[in-house]
Amino acid sequence: MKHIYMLFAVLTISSTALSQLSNGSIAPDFTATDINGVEYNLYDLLDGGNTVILDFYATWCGPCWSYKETGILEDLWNTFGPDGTGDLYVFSLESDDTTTDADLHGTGPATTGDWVTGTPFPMFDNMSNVFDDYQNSYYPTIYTVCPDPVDGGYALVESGQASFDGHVAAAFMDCSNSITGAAPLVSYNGETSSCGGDAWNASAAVTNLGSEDVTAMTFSTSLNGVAQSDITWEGVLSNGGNQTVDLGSYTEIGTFDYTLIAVNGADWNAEDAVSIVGSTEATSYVQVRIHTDNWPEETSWEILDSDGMYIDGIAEGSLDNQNDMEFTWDVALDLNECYVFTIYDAYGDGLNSSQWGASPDGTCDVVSMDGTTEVSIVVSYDGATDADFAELVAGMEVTQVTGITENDLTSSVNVFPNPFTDNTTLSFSAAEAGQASVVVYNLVGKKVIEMNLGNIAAGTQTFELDFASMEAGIYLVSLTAGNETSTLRVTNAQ
Ligand SMILES: [Ca+2]
Ligand SMILES: [Ca+2]
Repeated sequence: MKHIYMLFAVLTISSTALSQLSNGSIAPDFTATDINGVEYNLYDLLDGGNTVILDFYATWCGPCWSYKETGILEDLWNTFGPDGTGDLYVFSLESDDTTTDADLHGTGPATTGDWVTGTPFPMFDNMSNVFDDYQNSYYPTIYTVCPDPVDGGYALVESGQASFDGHVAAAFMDCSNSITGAAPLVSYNGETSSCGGDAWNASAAVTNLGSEDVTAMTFSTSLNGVAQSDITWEGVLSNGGNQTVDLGSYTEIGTFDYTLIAVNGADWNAEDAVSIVGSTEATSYVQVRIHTDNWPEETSWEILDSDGMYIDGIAEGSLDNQNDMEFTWDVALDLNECYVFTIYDAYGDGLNSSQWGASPDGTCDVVSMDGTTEVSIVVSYDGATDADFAELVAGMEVTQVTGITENDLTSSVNVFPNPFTDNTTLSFSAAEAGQASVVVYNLVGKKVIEMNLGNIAAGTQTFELDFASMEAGIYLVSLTAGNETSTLRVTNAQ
């Protein structure tokens, strides 16, 4: 049966943008009974001043399970729920009516594991009616509903598979919901890579979202599962105040976990983990090469320097509709500087399309170049064989200066045959994906053909030129791709 659910997932992913309630829409009210027989009404909780997080998922959904495994919603519940500060609720809404209580407990045929054990907040099964009321189209869909009345209801935003701090920001800063007591919002702002084996520094930025001062915080830390010293901070951080807390200096790379375990002497449980990557030697000229899969709109990448400054990249959505295509970006880097390359996948399944049916997988490579010569491979990912990812991170240390060979459009442009009768073929190699156009002039400078080639992929391109309706003679073909223009003389021999 599983492949049928998979197919359903494919259909729903591909229609994400079409229907669901947009941010700012009124959240439909509902009353439901959880798996322990307790009845809840959404608007009663909102009327009571709670922000409510709605997690719509299905027991067989891999990305939903991965998100559950982070424990972020549990931490939010434990910190801000009715047994914490009393400002927030979380609803777990299993929304596939064909899955069962056994699936919820991890023993049925359509489940990724035990969803129930250890989940402290209300869980509801078979909520497809509410899923439909919210016009959802994929799993997981996670909303935050603010307790500020709007037009006789309460408005939602899609907060998604956010970090603890991302949800806290959505639940309290964006909602204008205040937190009773002291409430530090913590986010990592330390280094995330070790350059050439050097020590790296961990730190966290703290903002107090609570009504009372934060005067003491204790963090526990671990590196690759090995506990490090607890770190304490004392001072006065009032509502809205910011503070950076030094979490130590380390040389080993891997997974750095830090948990705020106590605030003003009371237990707290805001855990976060960051990956600290080492560096691979690279040249000062790297190429980022991506062969897109069937969902290229999920793909984005960036290169940051060691200070976190943005060097190059593309935004999520910019490869929309560019399925199964090859892209190459040239990036110039500085000698003796370290960089972090990250490729993101918004759905969390990497460039592995074939798991959803017969569609092409993608690849991502970062290659150190010297002119047109490949020097070394920094990143090599193949969606067909490598693991799914939401983020794939690699560090680079530039240890060698090499030349960038700008792709010379002029040397790659060709018209064949030439001379020709009626029709001929234009070919060229584009260094980068981008807009391209062709204009053909006659010898007195009159435009006789104007073709917008649209957004083309990097690599070799061919287009037909139709001279059938034109007089015999010499013409100038002017091609523009990226920032380059190249002009060629051709002869229509008809
Ligand atoms: Ca179900
Ligand atoms: Ca993907």
